[in-house]
Amino acid sequence: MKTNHFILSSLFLLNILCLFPACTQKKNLSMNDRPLIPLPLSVEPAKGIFEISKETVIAVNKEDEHLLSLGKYLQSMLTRANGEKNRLRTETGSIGRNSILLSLVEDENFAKEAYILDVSVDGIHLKAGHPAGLFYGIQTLRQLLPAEIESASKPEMEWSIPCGRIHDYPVYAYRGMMLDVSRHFFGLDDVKRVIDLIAAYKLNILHLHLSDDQGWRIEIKSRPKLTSIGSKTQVGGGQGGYYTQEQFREIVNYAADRFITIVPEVEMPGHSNAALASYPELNCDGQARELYTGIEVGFSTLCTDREETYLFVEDVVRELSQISPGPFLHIGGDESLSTEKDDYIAFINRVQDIVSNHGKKMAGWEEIAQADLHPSSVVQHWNNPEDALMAVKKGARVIMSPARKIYMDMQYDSTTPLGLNWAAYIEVDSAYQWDPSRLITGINRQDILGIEAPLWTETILEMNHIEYMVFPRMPGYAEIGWTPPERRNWMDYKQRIGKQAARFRAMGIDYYRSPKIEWD
Ligand code: TNX
Repeated sequence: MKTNHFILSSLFLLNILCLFPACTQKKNLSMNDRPLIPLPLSVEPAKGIFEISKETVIAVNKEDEHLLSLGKYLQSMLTRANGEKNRLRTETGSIGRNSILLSLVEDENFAKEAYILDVSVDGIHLKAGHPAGLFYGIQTLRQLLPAEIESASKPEMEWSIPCGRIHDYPVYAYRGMMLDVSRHFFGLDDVKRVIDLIAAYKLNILHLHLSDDQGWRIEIKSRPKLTSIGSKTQVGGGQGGYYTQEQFREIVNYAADRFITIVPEVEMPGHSNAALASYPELNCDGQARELYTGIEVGFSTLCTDREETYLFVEDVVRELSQISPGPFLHIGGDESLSTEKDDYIAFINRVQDIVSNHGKKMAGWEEIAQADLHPSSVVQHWNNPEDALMAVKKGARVIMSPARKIYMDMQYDSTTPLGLNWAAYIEVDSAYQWDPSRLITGINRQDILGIEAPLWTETILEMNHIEYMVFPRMPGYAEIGWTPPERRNWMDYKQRIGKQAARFRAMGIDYYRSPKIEWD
């Protein structure tokens, strides 16, 4: 009797609930069941779910070009296997039932990348003060959907999103990955895939290491030999390659559509053999060097007391600035082991002026801290805390890329097939468990622009290799850059990353199945 009564009343309840458009059997699903990475600042789960159906309307709150393109982006994300799309419209009045409203509001309280996401059984409201915030809110929405949202052919299923409210913005303004396209060259499709993968985790910088001893990878129209000679090989002697300026712009725009800024790097005065092989006058003895396909470092230097060198730097910096809308131009500056210290300092000082004459801020590896830095220059810490401290004392800000924690070219452990190990073995837990603002005594949160995870490619030959080194470490770095340290902890993260495996598979990512994690 009791049971019958219970069944009856449950059926009655179900019936009432089913009057709402989003009602399904899955009403117990909670926001916490869909593992979010990076973990948002605040998540308040509520009862119920919203289900995206064919009738769900995507609405934007005004006729605004950015807003409409974000609406289209969401629309294409939700496009079903048969090509059917949700309607997109501009909604100036009240929020419609069964809609996902993206609104751009004028409200100073919204930080640049902040968003508020409200999911109720009736609809979803995503609000931000800037388009970037909406983009990040959409990434969160993406992770609140079932993992199948990531597959190319989306099956017929319930597209449910658990109800609740998320308020979110990042700790650091600069959240990057670096890809070395010099040691091994990667074409446009690979770079675009990397951009897509990091955008999903709310990174906003892709630093491209465009030149090194083994190859010059960006067309400089006034210096054609950089590519006709300098791009022709790579580590191990493959054919190398380079981006034309048009292709580079394509990368820049593709990234910008995903709120990612490209930071272009050309190495000087060291790591410059490809340039030295292309233009003999850059060598102090006036003799062109042979192309190089090994992996030693520290043997090459531009001749710092020849005027030809500065004419060369001027040409490169001018053209690179013209095709790079971002604020930074990275000039390398690391491991110039065959440059005298005084020459090195004088060289960096001159280059810094050239860079700022072209309207850019100079970024460089930590060794540039020895020069007379402008306060707007940015120093990338990788190895020596003293250099990073020197930079901060000179008023520059720091990007944190400590090799022993964040170099994605380091092996996970001694048995993993790809990568080097000079800095450390970096397993997923070690990669995750550190705080940039507590790494170096004397360098605090306000001194730090952000973090960047480099992938050097001496041992990385193809896209599968990139994926294996980047996943699953990169999502953890993205969380370090986004989520306040007080909210992060390994035991919790470990669960979330394990549950994301279904997404990795749906995206076709060749990830490293770390034994530290229980993979779903
Ligand atoms: C050090 S990190 C380098 C790179 C190498 C890398 C390999 C840095 C600024 N220089 O040239 O590719 O180690 O891990």
